[in-house]
Amino acid sequence: MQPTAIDALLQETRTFPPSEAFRQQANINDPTIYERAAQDFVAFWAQQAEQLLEWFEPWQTPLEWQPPYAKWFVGGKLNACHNCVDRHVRTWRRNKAALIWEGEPGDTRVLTYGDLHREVQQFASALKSLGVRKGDRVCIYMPMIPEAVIAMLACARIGAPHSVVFGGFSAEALADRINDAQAKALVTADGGWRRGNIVPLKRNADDALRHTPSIETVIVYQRIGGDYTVNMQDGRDHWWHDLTRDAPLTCPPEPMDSEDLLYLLYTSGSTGKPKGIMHTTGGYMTGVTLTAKWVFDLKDEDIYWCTADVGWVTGHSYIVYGPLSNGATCILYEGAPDYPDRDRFWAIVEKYRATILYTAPTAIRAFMKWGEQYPQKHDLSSLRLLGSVGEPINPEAWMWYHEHIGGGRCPIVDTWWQTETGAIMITPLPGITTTKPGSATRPFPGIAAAILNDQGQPVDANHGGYLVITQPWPSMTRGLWGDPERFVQTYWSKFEGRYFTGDGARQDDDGYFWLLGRVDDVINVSGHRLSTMEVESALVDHPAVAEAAVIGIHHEIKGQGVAAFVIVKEGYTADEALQNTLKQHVAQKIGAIARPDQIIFTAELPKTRSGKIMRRLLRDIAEGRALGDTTTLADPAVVQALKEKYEGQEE
Ligand code: 7RM
Repeated sequence: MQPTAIDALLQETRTFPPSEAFRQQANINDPTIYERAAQDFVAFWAQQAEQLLEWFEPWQTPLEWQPPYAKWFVGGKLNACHNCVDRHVRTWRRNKAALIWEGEPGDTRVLTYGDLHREVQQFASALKSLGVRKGDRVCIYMPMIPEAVIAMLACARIGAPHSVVFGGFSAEALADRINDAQAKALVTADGGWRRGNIVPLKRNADDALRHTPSIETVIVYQRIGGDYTVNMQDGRDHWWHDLTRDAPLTCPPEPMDSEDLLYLLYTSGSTGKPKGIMHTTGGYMTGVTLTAKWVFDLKDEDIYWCTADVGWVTGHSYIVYGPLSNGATCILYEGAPDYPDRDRFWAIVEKYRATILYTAPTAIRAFMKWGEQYPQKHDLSSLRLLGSVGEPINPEAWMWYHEHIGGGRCPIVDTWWQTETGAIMITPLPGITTTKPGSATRPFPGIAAAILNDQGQPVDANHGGYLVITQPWPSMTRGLWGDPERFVQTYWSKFEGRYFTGDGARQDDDGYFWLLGRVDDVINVSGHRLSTMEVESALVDHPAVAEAAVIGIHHEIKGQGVAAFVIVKEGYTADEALQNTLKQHVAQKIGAIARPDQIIFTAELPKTRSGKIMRRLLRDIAEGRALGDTTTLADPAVVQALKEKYEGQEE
């Protein structure tokens, strides 16, 4: 975040206490919960795990903690799918809507818990009949359709960890993730819809499958059909509808150990290779079930809508596992916020009378820019709570969300967390916390956070530092798939015994946390994590590129955009055509979210004497600031020349 933005945050003084009416009906409204949880955080979580989940067998020990390895609810047995589906169908919820699906071209479907129970069992049976066994990894590369959720739950049911790959990722990104996980099966669709266009998922998958020897079986759901045909390889590829038609209608849930792997989810770190974040069953389910219940104040009457894609952790925890474990009704939407028009979200809120909306600041800033006439066209009076996630929300966007979407009456929960944390970590509790626009407020009960300086000492109030989590929590990642060293190195080496988040933060005089953005080489584009090295590797993969340095730059809507400084090889012309070619190349290698906003050609890159690229200086240049300290540079003239050249290009 830019210094000016931080200064603005420091001056933010508006406060929004919960209304008396909201407080009275809230799932949690007793402020002493914070102290009570802190007194014995293990007992607090153990009590929640026992009350909120159904266990096939009780655990013996609530926590075994050998930093950095935690085991929660040791010896307990449960199944995540059973907790999200089976236990509800025994009650009146059997005929309650679990998923309300709105497809982009306007097709819709409602699945009750009973429907979900049947469909999940059929698909789980189909997976088994294809030889998928407990412990086998299943990759899911799907559009936002109910079958994506069904596939995840079916995997959980049979104990086959899923690895969902976002449908916007490229064939190459898909292949990398399949290979790292050594997935045995791939679940995909012929295509998905986005802004009236077909996303060619099966064709991408076919490209990936040329380089993924571990995959034995591919299951293809027909989302598009009609004239749109895809290649089906005999013996390997199967249509979802063929398999499930004859599949056994019952498939009992596998009793899983609390510490058995539930899923892998790949996320970007500061080096090029994506990390396979591991989440296990008992602790993860405890974390997401409780946070969904308290943070979103989920009730049986709610119509809850989280606009994330199931390809990200937000979709895993707060479309699938958290809300369904609570027996909630969830909206699932396939398309974009501006198709067919910019009022699409508000039309959906009105159509289904959504009561809770959880979205990202990047979307809110786009809505702000489009103007309040779009939400004004619709009746949004059903909304009672709003959430934000993925990146810091600027106070201006917070206020706009509050007024124009929330009608001034809905509490806003700004939720800070990560793929690695599994569940929400820093957040208001809507029936307790007085909110301040731009602050994620306080750690959730049972979570302990601190802000440290380089020496590992807590910083004073109003001083920035590194955000760390100081004690284990149930939904914490159990590590990186196949790379224990990197796990220790990335999260547990900077400060001993404490989890390093990679984020900067400060606390104000009231102890409220204000997130200041990443302090590593991760950039956050529209709430999605990208590593600068990942984009650099994609660039140098192009024959015209000799060297590349990538940085995140301030972007009005996306929060951060991607800027790439590129040295062109001899014989290539550094012109606009090449800029476009390179942007396209990156989009094709990684996915559209990684497409650089700017390509800046340069003859040299500013480097330290030891050869490290000084990204800080590149950021100064790209954001038009005065250059910081250049004394450690091997050749200070390089950066001066670059700055002049860049300022010339900008005009
Ligand atoms: C849930 C998710 C994690 C990174 C994290 C932060 C940033 C997320 C907030 C936020 C400020 C927030 N998982 N981040 N939420 N920053 N305020 N409320 O986004 O693994 O994809 O990203 O996102 O930098 O480290 S994630």
